[in-house]
Amino acid sequence: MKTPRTQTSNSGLRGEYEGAAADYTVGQDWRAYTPDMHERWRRLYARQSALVERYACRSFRDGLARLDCAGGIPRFEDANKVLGPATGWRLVAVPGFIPDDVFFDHLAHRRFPVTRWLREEHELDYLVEPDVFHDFFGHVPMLLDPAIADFLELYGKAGARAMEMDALEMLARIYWYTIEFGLVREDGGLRVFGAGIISSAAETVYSIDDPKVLRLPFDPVRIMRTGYMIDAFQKTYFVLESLPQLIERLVGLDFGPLYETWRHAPALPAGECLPGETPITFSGASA
Ligand code: HBI
Ligand code: FE
Repeated sequence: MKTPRTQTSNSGLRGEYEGAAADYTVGQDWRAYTPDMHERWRRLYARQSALVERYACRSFRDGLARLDCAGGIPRFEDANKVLGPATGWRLVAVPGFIPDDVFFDHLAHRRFPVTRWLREEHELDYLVEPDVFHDFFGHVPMLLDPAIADFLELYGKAGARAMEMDALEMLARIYWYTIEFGLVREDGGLRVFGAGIISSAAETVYSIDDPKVLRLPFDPVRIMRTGYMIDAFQKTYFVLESLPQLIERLVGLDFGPLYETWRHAPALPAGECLPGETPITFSGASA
């Protein structure tokens, strides 16, 4: 029997790892979301989707429209009916952060782990761990883009070797500076495709419009050497020329020697340019 839940608490969902399977998946338990939670989702959705038209890349805008999730916390099984035929991805529900090796294995098999619980009222603007709004609103639209769909599978497959070589930090920076905080040049301006940006109202505007932010051309080796912050706006963003460029620039790389060379080097500080580097000087969603 299900334990009874109150209307106002989501503690029955948040961080509950006990009932999880060996691969850390759980049921979404969609019926356990309260009317309050659906209402909070609608507010988060309304706030972020108002920014999407101007700030998000085309794939994100198209993907979000196809997911049709403005009305409340979506059912993952409904999204899977869209994702499967489009790119072969499938969402699985998880209780929150899961171990690196498990996360990589899901991605390698085109399963995207989506946290099932929703942030509470006092953390609407910022939280350091993923919740269902970040994971679903931020990541799932991009799973409908073929280049991102392929990249994420490759990233998952690259995980085991990076862990064996004690170079996980280097690989994780690629994910951080692209899938979470990536920008892409589009229609003569800058657009967001990273989930960490597009699920945050303030960082969406800052990443594109603030003229003081350091924006560098996408360079996978530079990224693997660059540290990042998890509890503040980024000081550096990397800009792709196009989404397919992400894979094009990574497939040719021999990661073994790169890991050997840089894995124990101190990280380059975010927000600093190296000699000879040319930052992208314009800002704004149109040039
Ligand atoms: N678990 N649910 C969840 N979401 C993530 O983004 C995540 C994770 N576990 C590990 C992880 N990310 C990263 O540390 C890896 O990409 C290295
Ligand atoms: Fe994320």
